[in-house]
Amino acid sequence: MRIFIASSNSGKLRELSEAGAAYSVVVHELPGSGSLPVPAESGSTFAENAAIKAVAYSRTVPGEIVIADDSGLEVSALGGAPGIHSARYAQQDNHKSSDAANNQRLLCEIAKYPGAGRSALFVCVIAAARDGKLLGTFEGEARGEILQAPLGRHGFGYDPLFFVPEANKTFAEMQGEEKLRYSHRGAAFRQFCEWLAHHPLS
Ligand code: ITT
Repeated sequence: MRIFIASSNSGKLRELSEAGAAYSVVVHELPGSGSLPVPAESGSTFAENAAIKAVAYSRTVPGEIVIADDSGLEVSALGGAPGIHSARYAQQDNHKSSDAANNQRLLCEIAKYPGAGRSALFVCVIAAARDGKLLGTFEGEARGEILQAPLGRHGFGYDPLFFVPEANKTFAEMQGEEKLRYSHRGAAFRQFCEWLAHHPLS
């Protein structure tokens, strides 16, 4: 089974390729993805935004299955923020901000609520589409806690601040298969594979 992935995020691309290898799905980066028009993520949920991206990019490779990932971090003390705005949390003008700036803002915001607890949820929705039609959306979650300072040097995004009690590690202290085992993206990808196995596509 061959699928294409559309994402501008190298961390996601790496993890989804590793997930493909683990589940015998050959995952290709969408050809010419750097020069394709970027669809506006105008949805109000992860699922809507993942679907917008998968549907738009699937039109560029006729007959092929294209997946897109929309994901982010929901922090309880912040009423679920940054949520669908995770990629641009530190930016005022709706553009993407750097991982370092986003982590810095997260630490600043959560410090305002010292008694509120630090529990957080990572959410990932993978949408699959072919020829401009949505085939399905697949959601995965990971529960953890936000640390007071970064820990670990792997991964991307909020990984150094996201501590997984079950593993006694942050995501940034995990590599490859280990993060997939615990992560929202691994869980969403497994659901997608399960769906693929039961929906042979002609
Ligand atoms: P594409 O839309 O091009 O795929 P993006 O980075 O803009 O790339 P999103 O809109 O889905 O993707 O934003 C997700 C943000 O959430 C991402 O930039 C990270 O900061 C964060 N994020 C998602 N999954 C993560 C993970 O596994 N580890 C750390 N941070 C993650």
